[in-house]
Amino acid sequence: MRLSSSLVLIAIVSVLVTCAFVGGCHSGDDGVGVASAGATGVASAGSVDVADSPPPPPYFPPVGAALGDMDGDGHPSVDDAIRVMRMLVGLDQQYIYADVDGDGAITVADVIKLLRAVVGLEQWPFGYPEPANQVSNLQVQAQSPNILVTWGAPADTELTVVSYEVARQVDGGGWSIVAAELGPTTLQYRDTSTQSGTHDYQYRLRVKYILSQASLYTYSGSLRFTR
Ligand SMILES: [Ca+2]
Ligand SMILES: [Ca+2]
Repeated sequence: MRLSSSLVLIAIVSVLVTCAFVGGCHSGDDGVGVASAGATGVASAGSVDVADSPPPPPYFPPVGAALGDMDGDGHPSVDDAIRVMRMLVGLDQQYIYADVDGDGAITVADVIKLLRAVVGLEQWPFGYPEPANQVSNLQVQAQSPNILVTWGAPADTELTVVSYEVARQVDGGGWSIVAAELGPTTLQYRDTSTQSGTHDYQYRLRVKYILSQASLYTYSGSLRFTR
């Protein structure tokens, strides 16, 4: 019995691999479709400001969807498995909802676990993604001729931090990234490119996590600084 179930799953996986590459087994018409890898789109994501969010992947489940529910319909399906498979083989950007078993990577085990739920061999739902939380206690201090920016690591999430991104605004102008990828153990940034004269500086910081996750921005207060 167990062996035959395994054989059925292996057969389904084989079909899915084909579907993932061909892109023709997609069931239903949800308006998202099978976008080409790297395509960008407009996603509505609750109260999340799109301008502050990472680029949406081709398949963007609603906020609050269960792990593996790639189309956000509340149920496990072969369509969900195809979407996970496309991320697995590199056709689509990898996304946290596809990490069905929550081990931090998208593997064939995620596809198999999802398919087992489709045929009733696994209990559904498996769980929900860990939150991509923001940093805490973002502070700026004048340490002439530099400005020191410090923060605390995000709390209450098991997601692995990949890097921190720091951006700066001077006198209310546009935001520019001053440090794109600070290492995951870094909890400060020294801004050595302050401008001469007196200006108002503000910083914002976001956390980049594994599997294309990023926190919302955390904004510092404004600092009037003279160099
Ligand atoms: Ca689904
Ligand atoms: Ca996984």
